[in-house]
Amino acid sequence: MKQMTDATGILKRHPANPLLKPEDYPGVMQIFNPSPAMYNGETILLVSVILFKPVRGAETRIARSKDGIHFMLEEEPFIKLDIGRFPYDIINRHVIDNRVTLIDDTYYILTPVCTSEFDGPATVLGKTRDFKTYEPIEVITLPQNRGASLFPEKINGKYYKLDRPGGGTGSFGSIWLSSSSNLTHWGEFRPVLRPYNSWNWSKIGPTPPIKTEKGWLVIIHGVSTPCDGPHYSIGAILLDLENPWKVIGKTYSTLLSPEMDSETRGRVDNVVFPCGAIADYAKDELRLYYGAADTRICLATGSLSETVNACLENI
Ligand code: BMA
Repeated sequence: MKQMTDATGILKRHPANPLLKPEDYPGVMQIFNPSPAMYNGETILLVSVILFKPVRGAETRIARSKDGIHFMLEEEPFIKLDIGRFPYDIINRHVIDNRVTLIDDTYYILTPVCTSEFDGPATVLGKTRDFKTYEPIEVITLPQNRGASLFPEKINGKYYKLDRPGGGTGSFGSIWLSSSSNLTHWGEFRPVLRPYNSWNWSKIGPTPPIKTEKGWLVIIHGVSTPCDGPHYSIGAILLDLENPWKVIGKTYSTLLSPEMDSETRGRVDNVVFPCGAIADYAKDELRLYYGAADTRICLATGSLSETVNACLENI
């Protein structure tokens, strides 16, 4: 039988973890699930924040860092969705788990927002060029949809997006692909990958693809549900550069699973959750910022090429 590569040693947790924690911000109960981007040499994280206040749901704030380790959390929400701007009830509530992609000179942000108690999350496309002002553009998925993530460039003249329709408590979820000529109207839907291994047998979900010589690297989360409740882990898949619906590799093991106290204990135990990663091509480094136990933010780093190769060895 073919040897399956264990990818669990590729990423190393940063000794300063957790990099962001609610104890440092009075009134904040949870800071988690960061979506990273590089802007003007700074590392920007769009982070999900839940406050101790009698209002349900999360807001999205910006955290900034010059060294990628020490972050300042802004005090105001970055993403503000006007109630009433859309033709149905999108409430500015539980604005969480963003996915940011730089296309040309614009950062596009995909945000799952609750449409109503009944329907669950749909995805709002918005944009910024400076991480100071945010402009919502359109609702681009039906509910139930989470994790929608744009590719950073057109492929053969079309924009592409990954997402995870379905999901929710107790249900299943796969990764799908769609294409668009204008970023707002999407079609040509294709299934990409179902849950495929013991660490992700109930759900998988994507983050924005990272271009490498060998394929599009997509950091994914995967959910398994043993007796003590769901465990969220992190792995990776590799998609064909020209035909992004084709999976050409995937990590057999996790890259990270909840092991440290900061990951196994919190508002939701046993969660490591990615919303993207930074590729430093010059250093051959992948910087993965992730939410830990839906409470704090941690960092793990490792070789970008080893991560890609670990995917390729397991197809
Ligand atoms: C998912 C999302 C994430 C969260 C995870 C674990 O469904 O809601 O925001 O980190 O559950 O609670």
